Amino acid sequence: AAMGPGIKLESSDVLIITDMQNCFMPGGSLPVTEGDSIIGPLNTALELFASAGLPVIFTRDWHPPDHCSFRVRGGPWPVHCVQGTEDAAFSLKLHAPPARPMVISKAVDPNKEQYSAYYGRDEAGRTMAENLRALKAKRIFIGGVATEYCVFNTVLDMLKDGYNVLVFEDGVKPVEVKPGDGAAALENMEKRGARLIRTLQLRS
Ligand code: VGL
Ligand code: ZN
Repeated sequence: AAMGPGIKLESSDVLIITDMQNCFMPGGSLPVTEGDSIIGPLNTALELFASAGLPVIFTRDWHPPDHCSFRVRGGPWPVHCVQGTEDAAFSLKLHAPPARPMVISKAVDPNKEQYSAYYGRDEAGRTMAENLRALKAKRIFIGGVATEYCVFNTVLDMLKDGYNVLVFEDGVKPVEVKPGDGAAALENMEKRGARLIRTLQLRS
């Protein structure tokens, strides 16, 4: 069926919202085309997780002003998501959970690119990997941007550690340096064992 079967939330589920920052939204420094169109679906997931009292993790691209991925340093990207700027703040259109979500920062080392958020760290210095283990997470639902960079690399790291990963097809968007990069990343994640679902399949 077009809609897919209902998926009932369980106590060992975790939701990851990837890099939903102003920088990647329209008007930001590295805008993803129609990046704001996934906010509605992600809010659907956020509300279900909040009402079930289940954990939510927000990741953020959190660069120092001289990060090696910037063109001024020979990297592929414009200056984006600089720590502490309005550009790097989370989109206010997201319905953040009432209890502050766990925030994982990544790509903070000026000399290292880090697309995966899996070894990014919370304010206490714990990695996402450590937090997921502490939460006894089994199923991880993930959405956000960019499909073929942060989402893709984070999903691969989680699959490698044995998590059951479900990616929101209606809750991700690609940067598409090359047309087709986003679709290819989705296909690749599925081939490696992730499941592609839609937010409307979630049930409380
Ligand atoms: C990302 C482009 C530049 C990402 C980060 O994490 O998806 N993409 N910096
Ligand atoms: Zn970046």
